[in-house]
Amino acid sequence: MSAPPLDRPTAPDEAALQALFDATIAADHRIEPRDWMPEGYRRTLIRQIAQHAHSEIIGMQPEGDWLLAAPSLRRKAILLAKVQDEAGHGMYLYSAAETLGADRADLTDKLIEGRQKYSSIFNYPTLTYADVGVIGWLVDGAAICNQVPLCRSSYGPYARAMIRVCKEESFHQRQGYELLLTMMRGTDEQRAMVQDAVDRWWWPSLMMFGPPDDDSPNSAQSMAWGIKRHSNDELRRRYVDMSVPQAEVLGVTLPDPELSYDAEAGHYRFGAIDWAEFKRVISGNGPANAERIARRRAARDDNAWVTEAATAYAAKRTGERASQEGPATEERNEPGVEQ
Ligand code: BYC
Repeated sequence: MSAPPLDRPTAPDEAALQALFDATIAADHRIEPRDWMPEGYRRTLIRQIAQHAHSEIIGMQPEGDWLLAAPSLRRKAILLAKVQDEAGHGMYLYSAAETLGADRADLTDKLIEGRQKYSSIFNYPTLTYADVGVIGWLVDGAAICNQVPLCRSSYGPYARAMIRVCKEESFHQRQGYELLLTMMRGTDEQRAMVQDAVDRWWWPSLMMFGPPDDDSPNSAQSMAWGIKRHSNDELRRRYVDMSVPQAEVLGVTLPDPELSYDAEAGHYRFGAIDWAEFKRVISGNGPANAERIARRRAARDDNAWVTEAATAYAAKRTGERASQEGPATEERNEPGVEQ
């Protein structure tokens, strides 16, 4: 006797899938890798997550430059841990991009060939050790403002990666602020170094949030999809509100003569951002773009043999496990079931 034909459901049509996707987004539930998603949603996520991952990996360079010149063993240990954390963040993010069908090596190639971006902020040089503190305070501070809402991003793997990333970013921000507080209690020369670093990093840190809302081509759709939760300008304003009181406690001046508190609005007003500089930097012509990409390219090429060896070893282990386990369960002949 042969088995009765399986009552297979017919594949739902695209309109039904789209309706289910829309309902999931409207209910503020998560989209998971197994779920159907519109191609534009998938592409937008890959673009943003890849750019984010690249930023973490390229972001290791400016601070990594100070590892051999850290002023004490304690500072070296802290900095080493932080730079390693950034590598970890890159790995979670590349893994999240892989759940969307992206290939990690391909993403790295796109970064090196200038077909995908990374954060503008990492195209500025770190000139003194105070820059390490200012990156922790301002750059990680901006990252926290931007990334805490991403813990509620509509795409499950991205949102979950962000939870861990944000916990580590708060440690990063505090270590930077603590380093700066220590320097501000030091000599006049140390205080001058901190002020100089703040003068150089303040404006680029405001640019991390992206172009103004009316010049941000991706924001509207990304917000409708729940990929982004707040607009670029909204997060930038939040960051300024958070940073000004911290600058006062630290005893530094933010390099913006127009910075003033608007009691009626309940926010700080700030001066005009140099968007021409931002555009220059994101199109590859910032102070350190060429150096950052050259080093990333060298890391890929010089370490290709490690990747090849690890890939070959993983393939061998997978083959060994498969031959030990025998055929997969569904391929086994179940007793009593006619084939
Ligand atoms: N730099 O339509 P828009 C870290 C691009 S790492 C470069 O507003 P979107 C850390 C944008 O990609 C922190 N490019 O875009 C690591 C788009 O170009 P494409 C990194 C920028 O995506 C180590 C075009 O401009 N954080 O914290 O809606 C050590 C138009 O922009 C930038 C993230 O990546 C920029 N600043 O919004 C220490 C967070 N801004 O792609 C610290 C995740 C914009 O169409 N990303 N562009 O060619 C996001 O939240 C969003 O992607 C952005 C931009 C808010 C950045």
